[in-house]
Order: sequence, then structure tokens, then C-alpha cells
Amino acid sequence: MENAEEKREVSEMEQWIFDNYDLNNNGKLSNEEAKELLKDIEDYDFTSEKIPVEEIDAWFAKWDTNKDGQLSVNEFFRAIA
Ligand SMILES: [Ca+2]
Ligand SMILES: [Ca+2]
Repeated sequence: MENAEEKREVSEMEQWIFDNYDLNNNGKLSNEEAKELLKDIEDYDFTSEKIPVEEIDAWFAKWDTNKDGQLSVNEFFRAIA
């Protein structure tokens, strides 16, 4: 098993995107912050269907590997990779 907090290289662009949605600047994405980001992705990608809130919650829980209720930058970019 890999370590839940295993680090991987995060590009400046990725960090910039992450920081943009880290609304309270605590270095983590809360469930609410992640929803804002996913909403913007949906608005941008007109072909995609709206994602039900329950699916976002399940997605969030799946990728919150250390179960602290927040997505770190590493957790987040593993999730959307
Ligand atoms: Ca935050
Ligand atoms: Ca986490």
C-alpha cells in the first residue's frame, strides 16, 4: 500500500488552480470548495451532465485518503488526474 500522504510533484499551474478554489486559504479543499470547482468545470464543459451532489460527496470521500474531511493538493490532483 502506498502512503496516504505520499507526495507527488504538483505543477505551478495545478497549485494555482488549487489556490483559486481554496477560498479560506487553509491549504486544503473542503467539500464546499471542491463543489465550487466542479461546478465551474461543468459550466466550462457543456457536454457534461450535471453531477448529483451525492456523487460529489462520494467522490470527495473516496479521495480524502486520510479522512480529515479536506482534500490536500496531493489528494485533489490524484483525484482529477
Ligand atoms: Ca480551504
Ligand atoms: Ca484529506
